Amino acid sequence: GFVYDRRARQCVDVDECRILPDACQGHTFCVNQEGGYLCRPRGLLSPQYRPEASYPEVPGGFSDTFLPARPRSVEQSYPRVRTTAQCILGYAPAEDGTCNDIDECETNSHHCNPTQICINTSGGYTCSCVEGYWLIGGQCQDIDECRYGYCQQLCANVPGSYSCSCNPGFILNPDSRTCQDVNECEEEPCTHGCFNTYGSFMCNCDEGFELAADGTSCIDLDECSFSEFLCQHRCVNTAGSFSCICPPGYYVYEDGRSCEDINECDTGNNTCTTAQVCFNFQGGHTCLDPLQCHSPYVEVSDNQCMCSAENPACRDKPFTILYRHMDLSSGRTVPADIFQMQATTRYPGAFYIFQIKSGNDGREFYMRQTSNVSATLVLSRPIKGPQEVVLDLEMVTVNNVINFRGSSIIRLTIFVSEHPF
Ligand SMILES: [Ca+2]
Ligand SMILES: [Ca+2]
Ligand SMILES: [Ca+2]
Ligand SMILES: [Ca+2]
Repeated sequence: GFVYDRRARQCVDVDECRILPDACQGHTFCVNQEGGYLCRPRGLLSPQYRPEASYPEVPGGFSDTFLPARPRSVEQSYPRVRTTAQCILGYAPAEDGTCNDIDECETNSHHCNPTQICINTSGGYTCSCVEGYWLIGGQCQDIDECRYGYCQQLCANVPGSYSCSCNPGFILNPDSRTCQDVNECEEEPCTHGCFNTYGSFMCNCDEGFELAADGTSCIDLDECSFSEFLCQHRCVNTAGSFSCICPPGYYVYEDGRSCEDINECDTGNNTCTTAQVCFNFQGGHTCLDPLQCHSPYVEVSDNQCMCSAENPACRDKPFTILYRHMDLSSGRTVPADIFQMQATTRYPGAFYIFQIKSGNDGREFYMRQTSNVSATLVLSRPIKGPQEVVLDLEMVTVNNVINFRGSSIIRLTIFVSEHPF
């Protein structure tokens, strides 16, 4: 009773009255119906006519009609005899002489197929299919709604009906046919950020965290495990981040990872007395006591003692002792030039010899002469801190013209730091 309209993309009713030349025969005329048509007796003005066949039929198919015989006129006979009321087909005479409708469905005198249902009408009855069934070849058969795309997503056909359901991540709309995306984010399933997607959702994490295997919780990244070089000294992992810490005597530089020495002498964070001199070095500081020159030496400046040539006690002793201090990082790469020595007065015909007189027990240092009048102290082996190394660096002056030989000393105190920075 329907044809598929490609343009409208739906099934439209077939007007059988228009396309079937012999849709209705005899004294009937054709009335098109949705999915079928009716044959109505001619001359009856009332829309209620009887009986009828109103169930849908395929076009051109066999049509059951239950037409009663036309009312026959009763011939008057003589002598007149009171006869029982004559009723047209579908009606039965009642006691009061009127005609009552026969309920063919109730009295089981109908001819509906067992799969059909019988509906009593005035003067007749109709056979039709219940909702969810349609008439095919005179039988009511279940409509497979799933074949016709009744459901947007999942469909289950059942006899007489169907039910739609949705894929995970969707819920059925009130129309029971279409599905809409569930906004899972409203349930706050993610530890941090949530993005709703069509049919699902996604979680993301704040910086410093990564998504766990469950896809919803965020776990801290252990940045410290990524690289040993993240911090110059030590890395401490924290929730969502990490921080570098430095040993005592250092502070964390602006870059967040390097350690810078605290200059206790500049910041005043030291316990040196006014008589002492504060000396800063990597990772610490020290308070230097005022210079004390031991007899026969006399003080000539705040860092130099001298033994006068005129004093007989000074014979064979260094002419001057100069006190110097320096700092050195532990584990400094070798070889490294760390200190310069130079003759300040030059006598014509004199030459100079530079050497380490004492303090080089570990043989970490040697003197390299760089010119006639100068030399460099070279660190030749790695040295480990923390320690203080005191080296006596000697410069011997030899002047064969005047047969002079003398020496002076630089007493160099080296503060070796504990850390390699
Ligand atoms: Ca069905
Ligand atoms: Ca979703
Ligand atoms: Ca972290
Ligand atoms: Ca320091």
